[in-house]
Amino acid sequence: MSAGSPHALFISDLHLSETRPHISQLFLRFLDEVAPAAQTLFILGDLFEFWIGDDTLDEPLNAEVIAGLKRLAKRGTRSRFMHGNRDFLVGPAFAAAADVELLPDPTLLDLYGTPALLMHGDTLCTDDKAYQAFRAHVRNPEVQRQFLALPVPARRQQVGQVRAQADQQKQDKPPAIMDVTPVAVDDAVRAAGYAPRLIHGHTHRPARHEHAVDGHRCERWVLADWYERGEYLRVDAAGVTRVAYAG
Ligand code: LP5
Ligand code: MN
Repeated sequence: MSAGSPHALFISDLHLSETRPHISQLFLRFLDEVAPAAQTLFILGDLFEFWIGDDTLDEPLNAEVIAGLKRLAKRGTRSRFMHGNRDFLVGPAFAAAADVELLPDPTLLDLYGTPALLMHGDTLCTDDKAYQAFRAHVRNPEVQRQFLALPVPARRQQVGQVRAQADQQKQDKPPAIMDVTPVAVDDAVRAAGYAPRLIHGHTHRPARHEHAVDGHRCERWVLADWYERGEYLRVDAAGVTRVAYAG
């Protein structure tokens, strides 16, 4: 199963879409050529550009991704998936079909001897009040139930309308508003018992930051998006390595 030391891989923000077929192909290659050496693949949200419900499992891109994840599971690598702000409607039917485990946001776990706090990252962007209000709305189970009751074409149309409005609003937001706030990071790390490591995506600002939370050190690793190229974090007992992936 594992080549080299036992390790886990982290990815997020692939935003897989029919409009970027080369990225879908890159991801499928990653699943077949890189991920099998890992014990666990963590996908920290926004794997898909949109997920409008588990009744779309048979759409071509979705079916390919599901088959790739399932192959990975058969080869002995466990996949664990956390929702992002684009694919929070991924549900149990997807998880069963792809053989992945759904992870709550946040999740705290021990990773090769170091406690690690895993998040998508959107909840850390607390200065983005318009987004947080939108998030509270679409995470309401009743809102989701009504949305999922619509026919697929009507759901697509609604997503198109939301996208248009959200994109327009984004243009007017100062970039700093769309990053995490130090207070939110401190709160999350504190609530996780001062986890020394935090890994998240969402902001598309890949970096390693050092925080001191009430005197406790925490390294915060921000994952990269896959809009133009691939990238992942490799975590083992020795630490975290960022790896560019071009296939
Ligand atoms: O993802 P990214 O990086 O582009 O931007 C995010 C925030 N934007 C969003 C919106 C999504 O991109 C689009 C919605 C996905 C829908 C998934 C399908 C299911 C819908 C199910 C409903 C139950 O998340 C963006 C942040 C940015 O991250 C950085 O953190 O700033 O936030 C916004 O742009 C949100 C806007 O500020 C507020 C949007 C109001 C939209 C109101 C639409 C009402 C019209 C409804 C018509 C039917
Ligand atoms: Mn996101």
